[in-house]
Amino acid sequence: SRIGHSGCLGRGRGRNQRNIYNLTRGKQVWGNRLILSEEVQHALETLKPIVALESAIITHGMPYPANLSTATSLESIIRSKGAIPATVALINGKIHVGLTESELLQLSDTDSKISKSAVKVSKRDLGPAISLKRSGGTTVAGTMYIAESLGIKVFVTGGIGGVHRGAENSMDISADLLELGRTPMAVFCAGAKSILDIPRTLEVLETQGVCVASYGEQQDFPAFYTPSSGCQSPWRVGDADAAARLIYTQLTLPTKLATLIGVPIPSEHAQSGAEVQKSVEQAVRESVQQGIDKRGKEVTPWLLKRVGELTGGKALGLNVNLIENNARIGAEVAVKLSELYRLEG
Ligand code: PSU
Ligand code: MN
Repeated sequence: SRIGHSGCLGRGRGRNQRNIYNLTRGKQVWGNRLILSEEVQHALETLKPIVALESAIITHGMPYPANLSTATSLESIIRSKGAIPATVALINGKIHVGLTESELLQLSDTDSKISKSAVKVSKRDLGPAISLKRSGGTTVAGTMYIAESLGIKVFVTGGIGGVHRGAENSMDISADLLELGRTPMAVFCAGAKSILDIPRTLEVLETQGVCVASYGEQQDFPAFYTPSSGCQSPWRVGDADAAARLIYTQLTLPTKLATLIGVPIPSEHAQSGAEVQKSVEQAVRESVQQGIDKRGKEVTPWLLKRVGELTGGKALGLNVNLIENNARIGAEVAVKLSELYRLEG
């Protein structure tokens, strides 16, 4: 292993080890706009592996009560693997990293005042939502911006945003892709839904300098409900050790770089996934016929809802399965990554 500058402090407790997170700086830059849960605060202080989770999936991606049970189950999967979950959301203009049970409920339950008024918070919405004391679910871009400011290195989601079909006219390209280009952390996803233009999504990720790797045996970049998008990922990591080594390397280059890991839907769900895929195609056609595809941030939630209607809940069940799978793998990798930081400083 590398010889650090902090040999006198001893291995594992050296200067670099203490720098895994940016708790002090994070608190400085956010001031009283940031509220950490006790669990997350403790994890940041004691350098436990942390896995960030988004909340747009709670407020805009899934219906109640599946959104609540999924959010809760993701957190317990992550804890069972020895990592600490940090769900990020906005509540009355405050940025929360780590949510209490009651906060999770308020964001999920469509009858609650907070959930009713919750906005979808991508990066461009952060300032206004804070200034207007709004509540909202953070997208991948919004969550990355917040999580990385605390030095959190691993983030688990379902599907990332990407280049929409027809983007050559609409210019609808998710801020998620550009955030990956400038915010160094590892994002675990099941690829991008085929509501998107996956070849162009991979092109933009390349332009942004994002390392994209498939997880496991296959080279193909996954397409959310189906294991393969028909496009290859430029890289592949076979297991959690290989993923942790790749992410560690990306984060210890002269300037830190982001890694997007595409985890294919577990093979036992691939058959139902292929059926759901047909409804995805139909929803996309309808969105074009009805002009929904030109409505910016409403496009993704509309398509997700429509696929839910068309599949009678089957899509939702798969959605839950694959995010849970991502959480299992992301947490395993987060634990291995924190071992690498401890050993190599
Ligand atoms: N894709 C999904 N499910 C989701 C999202 C995307 O399959 O819930 C959410 C994520 O929060 C993602 C956001 O970051 O939508 C992207 O939205 P937009 O395309 O407006 O940037
Ligand atoms: Mn968009």
